[in-house]
Amino acid sequence: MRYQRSSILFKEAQKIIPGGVNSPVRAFKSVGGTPIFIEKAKGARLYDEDGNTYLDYISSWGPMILGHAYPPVIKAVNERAEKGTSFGMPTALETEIASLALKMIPNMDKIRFVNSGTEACMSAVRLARGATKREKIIKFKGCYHGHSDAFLIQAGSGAMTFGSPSSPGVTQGTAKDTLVASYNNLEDIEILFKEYPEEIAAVIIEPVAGNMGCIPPKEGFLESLRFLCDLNGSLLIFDEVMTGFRLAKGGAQELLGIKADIATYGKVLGGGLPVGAFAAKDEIMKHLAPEGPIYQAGTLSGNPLAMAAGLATLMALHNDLEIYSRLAKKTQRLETGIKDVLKNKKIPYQINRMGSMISLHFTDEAVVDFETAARGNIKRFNKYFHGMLNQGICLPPSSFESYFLNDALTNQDIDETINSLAKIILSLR
Ligand code: KE4
Repeated sequence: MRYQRSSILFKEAQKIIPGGVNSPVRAFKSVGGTPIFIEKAKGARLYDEDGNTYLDYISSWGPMILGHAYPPVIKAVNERAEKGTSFGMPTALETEIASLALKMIPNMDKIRFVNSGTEACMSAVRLARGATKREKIIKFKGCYHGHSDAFLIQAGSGAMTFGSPSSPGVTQGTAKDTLVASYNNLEDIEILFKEYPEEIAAVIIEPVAGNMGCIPPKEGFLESLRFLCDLNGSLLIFDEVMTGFRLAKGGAQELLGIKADIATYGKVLGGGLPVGAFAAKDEIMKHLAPEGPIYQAGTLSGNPLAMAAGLATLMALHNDLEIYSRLAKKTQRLETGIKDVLKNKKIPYQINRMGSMISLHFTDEAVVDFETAARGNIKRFNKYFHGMLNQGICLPPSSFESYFLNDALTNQDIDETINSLAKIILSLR
């Protein structure tokens, strides 16, 4: 692979864009090296500025579940653009996609569109706090809900102490209202509910974690969380920005059979354009402006172009009865192939998978939370990432990310991916 043009573009970008990127993970900081600049994408493939082609396992961090430049989405966006891109007034299109989304998502009455997953999660927390008149929230270490201050909090010294800011610019005043527990650890939650009775507005969780690599919930964990929230009068927020419309039509709520009080969405819902959303039963949503007093707003929320891309994506997912089993089968094929290549190679590894989310961790212990994910062999992961990239396989540039398979990947592509791993395996020793 040649990366000259990407290197030149990266140097130019760094002069006028912080770190040369508009989102930090794209800078390849954790894997090292120079990020590739993408010229275009189609189906399962990315084409970079140096003319290299890659099979894509990032799928834009989730949105491109149907594959890149999916014709019905492109057609919908082009046709819609002809009519103008944003009016600042309501359109029938917003009601149309809201209605289809609520048909696919179980258990929710209303949905509000915003422009990102961050906005969706930030708004969901404000709604929960306003509706319960409580101030504290619980989040889980390693779960990412976007870059709103309330979420950039790391665990305090002990499970029962307040969180502390995980980024400069986040105040201690904010941090004191975010409590941090370990994923898959029920004891932490029980302690926090005991320590802060009637103070916890909500627990926010990725029902299948995708920001520590892929980490499924342990058997019974979410059910117990649901019970503890009900027992303590707190709301359960499922952050389905990654899992929504990806794991099933109805996301993790459907796949895992657990009801959240508020669920947030993004990524797939926008089909590659900027869309986020949050949904809840009417008795919660009635508190939201302009119906109720809890304020939330956005100039481009529900804008026609993003709604058109999202609606075309949801329609394709809703009308294809096989897509989720197809995606799960392809992901299983990838898992099986990786295991075959790694068998007897004396390279400790774990594979976590749920639906079309999967991640490979170079460690011999089960990866069930942030700590176990962080103990993976980063050096080996970085060799693996660059080795695969040089073979034309584009994986997420961090061991703390999940892969997202798209429906344009064929079995042949999966087999090509597995063969690429076989070619580099000796370099991973
Ligand atoms: P956005 O604001 O990036 O649209 O969504 C934030 C968000 C919320 N909740 C979950 C579960 C998420 O995974 C995300 C964003 N995911 C990252 C990937 N780990 C986006 C990639 C990036 O930050 O560039």
